[in-house]
Amino acid sequence: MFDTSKKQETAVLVGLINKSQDDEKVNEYLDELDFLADTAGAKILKRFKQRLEHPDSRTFVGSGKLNDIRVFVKENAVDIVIFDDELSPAQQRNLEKEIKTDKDQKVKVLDRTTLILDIFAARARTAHAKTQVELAQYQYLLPRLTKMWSHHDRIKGGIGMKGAGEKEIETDRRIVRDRIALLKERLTIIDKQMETQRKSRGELIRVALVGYTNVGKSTIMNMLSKSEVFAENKLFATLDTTVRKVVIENLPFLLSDTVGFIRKLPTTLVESFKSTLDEVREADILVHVVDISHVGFEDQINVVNQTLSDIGAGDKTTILVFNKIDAFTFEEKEEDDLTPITKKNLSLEQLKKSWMNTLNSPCVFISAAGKQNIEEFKKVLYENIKEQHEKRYPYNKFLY
Ligand SMILES: Nc1nc2c(ncn2[C@@H]2O[C@H](COP(=O)(O)OP(=O)(O)OP(=O)(O)O)[C@@H](O)[C@H]2O)c(=O)[nH]1
Ligand SMILES: [Mg+2]
Repeated sequence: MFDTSKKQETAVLVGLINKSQDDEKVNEYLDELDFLADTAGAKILKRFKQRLEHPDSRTFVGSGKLNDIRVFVKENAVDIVIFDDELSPAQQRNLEKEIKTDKDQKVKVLDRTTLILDIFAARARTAHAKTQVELAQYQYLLPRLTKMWSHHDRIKGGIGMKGAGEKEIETDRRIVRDRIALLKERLTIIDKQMETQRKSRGELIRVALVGYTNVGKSTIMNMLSKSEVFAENKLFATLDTTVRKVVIENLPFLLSDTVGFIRKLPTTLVESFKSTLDEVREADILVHVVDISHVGFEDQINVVNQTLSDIGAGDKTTILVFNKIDAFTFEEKEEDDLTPITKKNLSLEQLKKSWMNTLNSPCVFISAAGKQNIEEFKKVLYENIKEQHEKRYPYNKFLY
C-alpha cells in the first residue's frame, strides 16, 4: 500500500479521547501507530486528537475536526490519513470523499487494521506466511466489497432490474470468495506438513517465546541458541516461527520464536495465523517477554495474556521475563515533593519487589542485549523445564 519507490509518503494520525482512553493513553497509542506507520515506510507530519465518547458513525470524527484535517492535508499535500481504530466501510468511503478538496487530489484513508495487514504483507517471506497474510487481507476485504465499490450503485438499473453495477460487485465477490477458498485449501496442506514436522521432533520439552512485538524475543532466541534470527527495531520483524534445539546444563529442550502480538491485532490475522500459533498452543512452557523500558508495559502484558487466552494457551506454565532493564528509566521524586507516588516514580528495585510479591509464576529481570542477569534467567528456565520433564517422565529422573 505504501509506495516506497517514490519519495517517502507523508501521513497524519487520528485518535479519539474518551472514557476508556484518556489523553495520556491516546498519546501512547498514537506513538505506537506512529511506529507502525514508520515500519511501513511513511513519515508522520501531525497528530489529530478529538474528545468524543463514540466515533461518529459517518465520519469517525466530528465535522469541526474533519475540517481541520482537510485543511492540513490540503496545505501539506499529505498522502495518507491513518485512524487508530477500525473504520467501517461507510466511514472509510465518506472520509475519502470528504477529505479530498479537489478530485485530482490523491489521499488515502487507512485504519489501524489495514496498516497492520500491510506490514505483515510486506514482511512475509515464506510461502506459509504469505498465504496466511493474503487470506487475512481477503477476509478483511470481503465484507467491505459492496460498499467500497459503491460507485457501481449509480449505474444501477430501475426497479426490479439487476443493474450492471450489482453484477460487477457479485463477480468481484465471487473472485474474492474463490481466492479465500483456494488459500484455505493451501493452508490446510501446509498445516498438515507442519503438524507432521512438529510430531517428528520427538519428545523434548517445548518452550515458546511469546510477547508483545519488539520486546526482544528474537534477541533472546539468538542469545540462547546462538542462531541468527532476524531482530531489529521495527514492529513485526518476525512473522515465521523458528525452532531450535537448546541445551542448558545437560538438559536439552526445543525453543521457538514466533510472531509478536499487538493491541487490537486484527481477528482475521489471528485466525489465519492459526498454524503459526499452534507452536504456542502446543508448548509446555511459555516464556512471556516484556519490554520493561516501555511506558505501557503493563498494558502490553494484559494484551498478550488476553491474546494467549483467545488462542487457547492461557493456562500454561509461564515465566515472565522483564527484558531491557538497561533502558529502564523512572522519574525520581525529590524528598520534599508531596504529590502522590505514581507508577512512573517506581525504581527498578521497587518494581521488581512488587511484581515478585504479586505473581504466582516465576519472573526474572534481564537485559538480553546488555547480557545482564542471563545466568539467573537460564537457571529459572532450567528449573521449570526440569519440573516439566519430571512430570512427563517420572521414572527417568536421573537422566540429567
Ligand atoms: N536496550 C535494549 N534493547 C534490546 C534488548 N533486547 C532487544 N533489544 C532491541 O529491541 C529491538 C527488538 O528486538 P527483537 O529481538 O527484534 O524483538 P522481537 O520481540 O523479536 O520483535 P518482533 O519480532 O518484531 O515482534 C531490537 O532493536 C533489539 O536490539 C535489551 O535488553 N535492551
Ligand atoms: Mg522477532
